[in-house]
Amino acid sequence: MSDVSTQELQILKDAVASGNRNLAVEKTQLLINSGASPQTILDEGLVAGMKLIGQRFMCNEAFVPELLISARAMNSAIKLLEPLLVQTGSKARFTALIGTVNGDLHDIGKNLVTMMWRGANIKVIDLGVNVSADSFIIAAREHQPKIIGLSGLLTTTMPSMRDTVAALKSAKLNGARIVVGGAPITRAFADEIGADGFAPDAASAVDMALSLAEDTSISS
Ligand code: B1M
Repeated sequence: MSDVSTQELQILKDAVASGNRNLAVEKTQLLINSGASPQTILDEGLVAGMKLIGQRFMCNEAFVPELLISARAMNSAIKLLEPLLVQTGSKARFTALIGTVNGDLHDIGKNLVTMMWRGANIKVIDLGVNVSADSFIIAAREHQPKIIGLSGLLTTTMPSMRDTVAALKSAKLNGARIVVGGAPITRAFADEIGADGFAPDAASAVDMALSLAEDTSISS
């Protein structure tokens, strides 16, 4: 990584943290043009910026409107990276469903997992945010996924993740395997609620989905 790129990444991180959408988009494009890797731009620029605004929020130095404008800046910049992270063309390996659990409106992490799964040639049906257990079950019956991904960002919606896993398990969805993730989620919690897999980040969510899908006998 050149010194210039390191500086530009720092500017990108600050642009996201301060919610400066135009600057975030401009710097993302500049870094892409300079040959920086899309994963580095994502991790060290965009995600680092969201972490920074999260820390400010925790210290009461930023409030919900600031979080929203940072999220808007991040989402605009991510659109430039998406074509670089997602391959298209060949036949999908299998279908996956994904959604943020009931009561939870955070979608940036879920969108990243969606993007990475699509990049690994998985067909992803994104159910959005605040998804009830019933909606997951209805969609699973319709799309027959091999993998169902649940994202949760709030400690207060961890019980909702637990309930969703229980409902999905008792609905016996043709062997679909459940992967959970999100900032407060740990492997221990995933095991405790009976999820089949846990991934701490979007990149490892790909490995987890591929290994669990290989492990199932269903076809989709
Ligand atoms: Co919220 N928020 N928020 N927020 N917000 C957090 C999560 C918080 C930690 C901030 C803080 O206090 N520091 C805190 C939760 C505290 C807690 O639960 N203990 C919090 C709070 C309190 C709230 C509200 C309650 C605030 C309020 O209204 N008073 C409220 C709740 C609304 C609701 O959901 N019902 C709220 C609202 C919001 C906004 C809407 C304003 C906005 C979200 C906008 C959006 O998503 N479109 C927002 C934001 C932006 C954040 C922070 C700052 C950033 C989240 C984010 O996007 N991170 C966040 C602080 C932080 O995380 N540092 C915070 C970047 C993203 C890439 O990371 O989502 O963790 P993450 O995803 C990672 C991994 O977790 C993993 O992979 C991703 C990429 O590597 N992953 C998976 C995620 N899902 C996965 C699924 C998988 C596998 C891996 O498999 C399926």
